[in-house]
Amino acid sequence: MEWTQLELSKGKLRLRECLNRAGLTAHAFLAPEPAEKTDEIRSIVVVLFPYFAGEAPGNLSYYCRGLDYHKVTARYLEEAAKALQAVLGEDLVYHAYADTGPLADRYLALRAGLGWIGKNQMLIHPVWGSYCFISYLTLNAPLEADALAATAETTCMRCGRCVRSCPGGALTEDGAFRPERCRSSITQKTGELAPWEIQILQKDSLIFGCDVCQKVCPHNAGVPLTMIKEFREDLIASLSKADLQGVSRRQFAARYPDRAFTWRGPAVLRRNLELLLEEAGHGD
Ligand code: B12
Repeated sequence: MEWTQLELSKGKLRLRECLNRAGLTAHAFLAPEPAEKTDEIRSIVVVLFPYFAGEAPGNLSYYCRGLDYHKVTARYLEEAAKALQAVLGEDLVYHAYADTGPLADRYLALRAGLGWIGKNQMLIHPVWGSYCFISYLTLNAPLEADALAATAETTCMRCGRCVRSCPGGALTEDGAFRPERCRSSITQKTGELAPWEIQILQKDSLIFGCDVCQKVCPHNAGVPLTMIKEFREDLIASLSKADLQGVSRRQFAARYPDRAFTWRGPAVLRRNLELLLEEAGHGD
C-alpha cells in the first residue's frame, strides 16, 4: 500500500511524507508513526545481523534461541548512530528499527542490495543465507548510496523445496504467501486453535516459530556461524513442560527478560507443547 493511500492523522505526517517522496512503498500493517521529531529522512542504512548458531536440537526456532534481537540490533545501531553523530554533528537525527519500523524490513534490505527474496518469502544473503535479522537506521543526513552489491544479480534457485515442505501450504509456487497457514504464525496465535491449525502445528516439533522453509533452503546449506556473541552464547534451545507449567506471565517475563519468545507469554507455549506431546503420545 502506498503511504498516500493511508489515512494519516494530523501532526503525524512527516516521516510518511518523506518516505513517500523518496519513492518508498510501505505497509499499513506496520507500526504507527514513530514519535521522533524529525524533519527529514534523507537516507536509510539497512543492516543485516546473522544469527545462525548451529543445528543443535531443540523446540525453539533458531531466531529466538539467542538474546532478543530487537534489543541487540537496537544497541548496535545506536552505537553506529552515535559514531555517525560524532562525524556529522549533533544535528543528525536518527531512529533505529528492527521489526517495529514504518517500512517492510525485507523490502528495504532488497532495495539496499543486501540479498534477494526467496520463494519462502525470506530475504536471502549470498553468504549468510536467510538466517539474518534486518534492521535499519533512518537519518536526516543525505548519505550517498552505496553501489548495489553483486547480490542483486543472484536470485532464489526456485527449486521449490520450501513450497513443497511448508507444513501449512502457506507458500505457493507463484510466490504468494498465505500467512494464516504459516506454521510460525500459528505457534504465536493466542487462544484456542482450530482443528486445521492444530494439524499444521503438529507437522513439526517447534513450539515457537518455524524453520522448515529455511532448513530445506539450499542457500542456507553450510552458512557460517554468526560472529555476534549475543546470538551465539547463552542459547536457550528448548523449553520443557517444567519450564512452562504453573508459571504466570509475570514470572515468565522475570525468568526470561531478554528473549524474543517472552512477549507471547507462557500460556501459548504451554498449549503448543501440550499439543505436540499429545501428538507424540507423551501427553502426561
Ligand atoms: C508480521 C511478521 C511475520 C508474520 C508474517 C505476516 C505476513 N503477512 O507476512 C509471521 C508471524 C508469519 C512471520 C513469520 C516469520 N518471520 Co517475520 N516478520 C513479520 C514483520 C513484523 C512484518 C512482515 C510484513 O510486513 N509482512 C507483509 C509483507 C507484504 O511484507 P514482507 O513479507 O516483509 O516482504 C515482502 C516485500 O519485500 C515483497 N517484495 C519482494 N520483492 C519485491 C519487489 C518489489 C519491487 C516490491 C515492491 C516488493 C517486493 O515481498 C516480500 C515477501 O512477501 C517483519 C518485520 C518488518 N517490520 O518488516 C518480520 C520479518 C519478516 N520476520 C522475520 C523472521 C525471521 C520470521 C521467521 C523466519 C521466524 C520464524 N523462524 O518463525 C518466520 C518466517 C516465515 C516466512 N517464511 O515468511 C524477519 C525476516 C528476515 C529475513 N531474512 O527475511 C523479519 C524481517 C524481522 C526482522 N526484522 O528481521 N513474520
